[in-house]
Formats: sequence, structure tokens, C-alpha cells
Amino acid sequence: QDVPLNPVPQKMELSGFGKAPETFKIDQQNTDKATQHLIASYFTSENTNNKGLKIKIGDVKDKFPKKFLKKVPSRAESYFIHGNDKKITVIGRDARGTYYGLRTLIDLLNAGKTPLGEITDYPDVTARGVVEGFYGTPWSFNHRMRQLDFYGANKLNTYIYGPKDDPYHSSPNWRKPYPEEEATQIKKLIDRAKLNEVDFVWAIHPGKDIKWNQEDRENLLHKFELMYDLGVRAFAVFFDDISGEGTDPNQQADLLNYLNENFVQAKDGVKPLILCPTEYNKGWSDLEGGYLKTLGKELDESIRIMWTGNHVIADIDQETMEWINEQIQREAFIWWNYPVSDYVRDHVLLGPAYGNEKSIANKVSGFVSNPMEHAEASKIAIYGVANYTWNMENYDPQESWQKALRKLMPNDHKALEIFARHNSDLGPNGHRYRREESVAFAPEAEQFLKQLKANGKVENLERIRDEFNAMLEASYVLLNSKDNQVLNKEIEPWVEQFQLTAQAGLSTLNMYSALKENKNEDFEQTYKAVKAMKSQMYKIDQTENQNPYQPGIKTASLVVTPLIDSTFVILTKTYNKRFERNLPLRANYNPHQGYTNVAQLKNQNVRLKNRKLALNPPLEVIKMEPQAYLGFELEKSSNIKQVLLKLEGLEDFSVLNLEISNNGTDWEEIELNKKDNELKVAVNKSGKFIRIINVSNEDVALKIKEFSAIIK
Ligand code: LOG
Repeated sequence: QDVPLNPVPQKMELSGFGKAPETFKIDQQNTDKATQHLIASYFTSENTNNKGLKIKIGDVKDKFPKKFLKKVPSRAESYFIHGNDKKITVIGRDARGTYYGLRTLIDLLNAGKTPLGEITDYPDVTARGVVEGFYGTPWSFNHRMRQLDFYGANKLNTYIYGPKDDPYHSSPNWRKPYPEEEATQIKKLIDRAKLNEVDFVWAIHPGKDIKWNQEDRENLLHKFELMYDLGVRAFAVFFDDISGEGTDPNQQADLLNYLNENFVQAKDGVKPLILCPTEYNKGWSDLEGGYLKTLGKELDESIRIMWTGNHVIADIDQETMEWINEQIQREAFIWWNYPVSDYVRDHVLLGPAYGNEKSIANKVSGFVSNPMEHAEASKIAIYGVANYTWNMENYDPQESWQKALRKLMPNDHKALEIFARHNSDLGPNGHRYRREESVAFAPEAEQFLKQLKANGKVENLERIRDEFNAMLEASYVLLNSKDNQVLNKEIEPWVEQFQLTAQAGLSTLNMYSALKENKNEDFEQTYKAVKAMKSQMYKIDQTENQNPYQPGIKTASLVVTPLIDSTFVILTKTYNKRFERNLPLRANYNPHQGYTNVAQLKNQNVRLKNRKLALNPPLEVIKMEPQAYLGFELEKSSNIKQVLLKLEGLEDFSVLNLEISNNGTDWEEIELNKKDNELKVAVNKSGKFIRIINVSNEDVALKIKEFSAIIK
């Protein structure tokens, strides 16, 4: 049955579909505002009259035939639909159930179908949705409004508001009220959330500077009151990515219990609190320290605890759930760090949402996805999450991905698919989380390179060319598409980069042909063209998306770009050798490396722009044991002009030394003014290694905002 429904219903017993008629007659029973609004937006005076197809909508408290009422599942948010050619009945277990039933019906009607038979449906996971919890530019008001509509349409019921870079969510402004304009917008968002049956959960992130005293307790309570007045009825407190006093589990539990008692319980209609702990993944939990056990024991049982899995970025399986649930004595609320890209900002993550086990439904109290700062592009993954959390057993990542692409670009989904299938991996990153990319193309690329290296005779040239052509055409279609301008705006620089990649790919194949046919002039001309394309790509990389973390635009980075680069090098080398020429092999690459003994930072990338070598600053708190160091290893001893250091969370700078060395054994200390958290040190000495090292006897916890060096 080819039905345009997301999520896929649990049970459909249909003899088939009827053809949707032109007019309907609506019999509306007990429904809430959201359902009334949805009814009014679809069934207008244009398509309703007394002779239309009868549709009766209500919940289990209304009058319906017993045989139907019996079939409404007992779980919250469930619904039952019965349809024949005379009448369609929609019954919800509760108000949300009714709304979801109506959603399903309208999706069918929109596709020109009516259900003949029965649909019985319910969600697997209680709280399903999104946590806007990333670093970087928070989503705009308009994006959030669009998101909430999208959640309603896909039966997601939770939106947790917690963008790290909203100053009124985090330190130091968490104590202050929102300025008027923002407050008005939040009110509107809450109204929109209600119309979509979404819980708007407002989160606060006070741990960086909270004082465990009555005054800050009152501050928090007061802020909650202000948010309550704006309409917020669900709250979360985040203690992630902090160091120092704020991390104390007894104090955290105390505070949450206090809020629970004096706010949640004391007020009307407030949902249970949600806590994001400081040790929010297994990799960071210190069992001896007893952090999680303390939370599990002390926190009121109504309070939910978030968890990202075995690592910061992780997919969730049964074992993950059993381990954490045991620690915290309740079912963890999963914070899935996908498709968030705040630690790989030069990439867009447009692949299927896959990797989570299908057997965890009754082991979680919630499952939310942390998205990219690109709201519209994140919908590809969120669409999958909607399906996964509603109906796990049935979830098919690939199929769901295809449907999402169609939803986002109804006409040009094919072009979007070609683009998305080559833009899903993150590239090497500190968290070591990777995604598959260019799956069908990868074996072709491998064969091509293998044969090129072996004897220079490749058999699948045409299939490689076909894919590059498809990419090139897709890029033009996308840039010209009117399907989804909001999406276009987000992905445009990546599509432009993709276009150049495809062109460079085609031209390297032309180099191959020219070499084979001994057309030297053609070879050199095409060689030049590839170089020029590469230099244009470099320009995009150096000018677009210039955030301080991972600036630039990377596309097709797992399979396609390495294929093109290797082909280019192999062909040029062969050509140089055969004709005694000396064409350079490579345009730009960074010969320097990171240098550290901190496990957490082993995979952190370094980048070189002009003469500035910089560590891609990690977002989370870094723990440095005594003698832990981090810095750079240069390709060879060079003149180090200057070192820049911006740190956060460090009270006493004297625990760190800045050192340079020519051999990695003998170190020279560079004088620092240790009062500042921000340092610009003139070095002007030769060295191969640069590092900061913890010279105290204690662990040091800090955030690195910038660590860079100017090299001559
Ligand atoms: C942050 C989150 C960030 C994500 C990915 C949690 C609980 N906290 O390392 O704000 O978007 O990882 O970078 C986090 O995941 N810290």
C-alpha cells in the first residue's frame, strides 16, 4: 500500500482506498482547539455541505458505536479510524489522539484517498521531538514557527527550547527577563505549539555561574514565573558542558526537587521537569564519583533525566538503556545528538536518520533529536525521528529518507536526493561520529582507483562519468528550484561547492582520456581547468560560512572528493613522468598537526589559514590531568611569531605553562601574563612544537575558546 503517511501507522486493515469526494459533512464532537483549528483549515465552506461524505470526529468520551470505542487503543495519544463509502469515523483516546487521527485522515484526503476499513494507531515513545540545544546561531522566529507546524504534521509532541547561544537561556543572563520583542515571540511560539499539539519546553542553563544559595534559587524561580506568565507549561534545567561548583549532584538534585515542589506541583498544568545532567554520557561518567547514582537516588521520581548515550554523539541501543536506567533508577530521556553539526560546521548532514536500535521503545521516557543550525535542512533527519519514535519496529531509515526528500522538495526531490546522498558524513572529528555517504557510488570509486593505480586501464569510466553528470545537473536544478526557498537559502553555498566538485570530477576524467590518447595539449589545458575549479572552491571555503570553529564549505568529502583528488594526482604524476614535465600535484593542504596527550582531544582537527594555525575549538569542557598538554606539531621547525590563547572556566591561570620545543623533549617556557583569560603572546622564536601544559598537581577543567599560532 503506497500511502503518504508519516509516521507509518501501527495497524492498517484496509480493503483499499476510496476516491476522496469533493464535499464533506463534518460532525464534530468533543475536540480541543488544535483539532478545531485543523478542521477549520481543511474543511471550509467550499468543500462542506449537507450532502457530503460524513466525517464524525471526537474522543472516547463522546457517543460512538461500542464496537468502535472498543478498538481505540488504551495508550495515550492513540486513535482509531473507521471508514466506508458512506461515513468516516475518527475517535481519539484523548485530545491529542483525536488530533492525530484527523491528521492521518487529512493526509489521506490530500492524496485523494479515503480509507476503506480500519486504522488503529498509537505512538511507541511518550515524548517525541526536538531539542534545539546546539551551539551557534539559534533558529530564527520564522524557522521555529515552521518547525512547530512540521512537528504537528508529523505527530511529534515535544520541542525543547535550549539554544546554547541564547543569552537569556544561559549565563549570565539566565536570571534576567527576556526583552519585550523576544518575549512576544516566545508567546507566539507557544500558541503555535499548542495548535500543533506540541509541548513547548523551555530550558534554562544556569550551571556556569550558579551560586548554591537562596538568592540564586529565588532567581531561578522568578525566571520560571516570568516564563510561566508567557505561557510556558513545561520546563527543563540543563547542566551540560560546565565545570566547577555547578556540577555538584547533591546541589543539582536539591534545586530540582525544590523547583518541583514549589513550582511544578504548586502551579496549574505544569508538566514534569526535565534535567540534563553534567555527566550526560557514559564516556564522561565517573562511577566512583557517584554523580549519576546521587541523581538517581535524590531526584523526585517524576523528574526526567536526559542522556546522550555511550558518548556525546552516539546511537542508542538496548545496552545503553539498560546501563543508564539502572544508574538513575528511571527511564532515561534520550538526547540524540544528530543531525547536530555544531562541531563540524563546514558540513551539512542530510543523510537518513539511522543507527538506533528498534527495541528501546519501552526503555525511554522520551527521545529528542538535537538538530543543525540549519532548521529546514534538519527536517530530513527529524522526519525520520518522527517515524522512528512513533513506530519503531516498522521504521525503515532509507524509505523514510526518500519520503522526507519528497516532502521537502515535491518537484525537485530527485536533485535533492543526488545532493543529499553525497552530503551525509561529517568528516574526521573530535567525537569520531561518522555517517555513511555515497553508498552506491563508493564501490565504483574504489574499483576505478584500483584499476587506475594498477595499470591505468579503467573499465567503469562511464559509470563514474554518469554520477558526476548527475551531480552537475542536480546542482543546477537545485539552484534554480522554486520548491523550497527556505531550504535553498541554507544549502546554497554547499550546492555551489557541489557543482564545482562535479565539474572538477568531469574534467579529471577528461585528463584521463587526454593522457590515454596522448593529447598533451589537451591534458595540460584540462589540468589547468581543474586547478582553476579547485581554486574557486578554495575561495568559497575561505569566504562562506566563516564561523570561528570549522569555517568553510565541505561537500562530498567522504568518497567523491578523495576520488577526484587521487585521480588528479595519479594522472599528473604519470603525465609528469612520461613527458618529463613538472606540473605541481597539489593545491593546498595543511602539513601541521595537533599535539596532545588528552584523549578527549586526540581527534580534534587543526586548520591553517594564511599563516595562522588554529585548533578547532572543542565545545565542551576539557579535563586536563597533571602534565596533560595540548598544542601543535609543525611540519618542521619554523619561526613562531605569536600565540593566541582564549580560555574560559579557569580561575587561576598559573596552573598552565606555554612551552615550545624543537625536538619534543627539551622545552622552553614562554613568559605569560597569567592574569588574563585572553592572551596574545609575542614569541618570535623557532620551534617545531607548541603546547600548553598543566604544571599543577590537580586536574584542570577549562573551555578552549581559541588556541592558535602565527607561523612564518
Ligand atoms: C552539548 C550540545 C551540543 C552537542 C554537540 C549535550 C547534552 N550538550 O558536547 O549543546 O550541541 O554536544 O556538539 C554537547 O549534548 N556538548
